[in-house]
Amino acid sequence: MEERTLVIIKPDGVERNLTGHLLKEFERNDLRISHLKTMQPEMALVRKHYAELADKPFFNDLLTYFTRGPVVVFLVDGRNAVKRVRELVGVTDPKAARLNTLRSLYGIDKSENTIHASDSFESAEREIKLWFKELFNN
Ligand code: IDP
Repeated sequence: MEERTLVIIKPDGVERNLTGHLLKEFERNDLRISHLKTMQPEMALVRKHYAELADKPFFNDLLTYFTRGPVVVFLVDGRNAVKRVRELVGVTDPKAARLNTLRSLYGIDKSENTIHASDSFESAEREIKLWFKELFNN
């Protein structure tokens, strides 16, 4: 099924000058990038994005990390894009991520893991509305 999903290069990825390199990996894997932007995320937006983690002990550190510098936010389109992108990105902890996934290659640790990707079709819909408000009328 044709889908689109949300991907974010987190501050550690932008800081280490990995943006172009990471973008290329999506294209190399036959996924299409659209609606790309760089932005300094507001704390309130990141709080909403990660609302379901609000009671985790690492939540405040996560907010500090995610807002410490610019991020690159983009939509990735393709057949089964949600699942394919999650597979390309790898699991949360880079040390546990499969070989050659982006987090295993570039993630620093399970907090600073370089890339966010929506974990389901429903999350993608919700997150796209949060990060790309300009694409919607209401
Ligand atoms: P995901 O990004 O792989 O979907 P989530 O459990 O939704 O994983 O966690 C969101 C983000 O919170 C992670 O990508 C990572 O940056 C951070 N995080 C998750 N678990 C931990 C932890 O145990 N310690 C510190 N940060 C964490």
